Amino acid sequence: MSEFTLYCFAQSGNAYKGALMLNLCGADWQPRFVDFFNGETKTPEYRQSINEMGEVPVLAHGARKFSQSGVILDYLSGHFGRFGPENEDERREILRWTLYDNYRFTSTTGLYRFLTALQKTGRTPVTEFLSARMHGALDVLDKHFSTHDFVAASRPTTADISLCGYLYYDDEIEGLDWADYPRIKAWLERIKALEGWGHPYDLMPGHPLPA
Ligand SMILES: N[C@@H](CCC(=O)N[C@@H](CS)C(=O)NCC(=O)O)C(=O)O
Repeated sequence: MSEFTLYCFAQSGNAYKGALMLNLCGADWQPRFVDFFNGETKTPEYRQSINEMGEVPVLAHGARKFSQSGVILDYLSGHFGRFGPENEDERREILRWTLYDNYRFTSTTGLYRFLTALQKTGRTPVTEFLSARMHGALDVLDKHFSTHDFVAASRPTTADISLCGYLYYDDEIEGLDWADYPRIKAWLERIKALEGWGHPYDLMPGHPLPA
């Protein structure tokens, strides 16, 4: 039995944030596959005993369970003393970018990819709306990297781990061309060079999806 269990599935960029953090910290962890595509997160059992919000990821550590990727990253950062702030300004900067990621970046990128690559809806007014929001957020991030190597400090923090959650699935994000965002691409390579980095499909179970 490993020290940490991450409730996850391979296609979830939100779960990947937790999996990547665990791996980068060299944690003793195991994935627990959540059968999202067959409705496990909607079952009363899941909501009662794993996460009342009906979402992945959930981190179990001993008797404690944590949901929301930002909380999971914060908990692990405190536990391992890695990828956290060194002062109050950095703490707020990490929080600022994590909130931006959750409400603007991951929410649009993740949903856009879910509809186009996984649900295969084709182009619809919803995907057009999400695509425009996603590109707007990518512009913000790419511009930020003209003066920063990492998002919230001079070294990688949990804000980087949060924001990169969906970007290693780049071949599944229709219309995304790194030539338009070269600084984001270079930042992703910097994260990839960290010891313990792994692709989401190598860290979490459930890929490929059954036909
Ligand atoms: N803000 C949450 C988002 C989590 C989330 O949206 N998880 C998706 C999978 S990537 C989920 O479990 N959705 C359940 C559903 O839509 O029913 C986080 O950062 O953990």
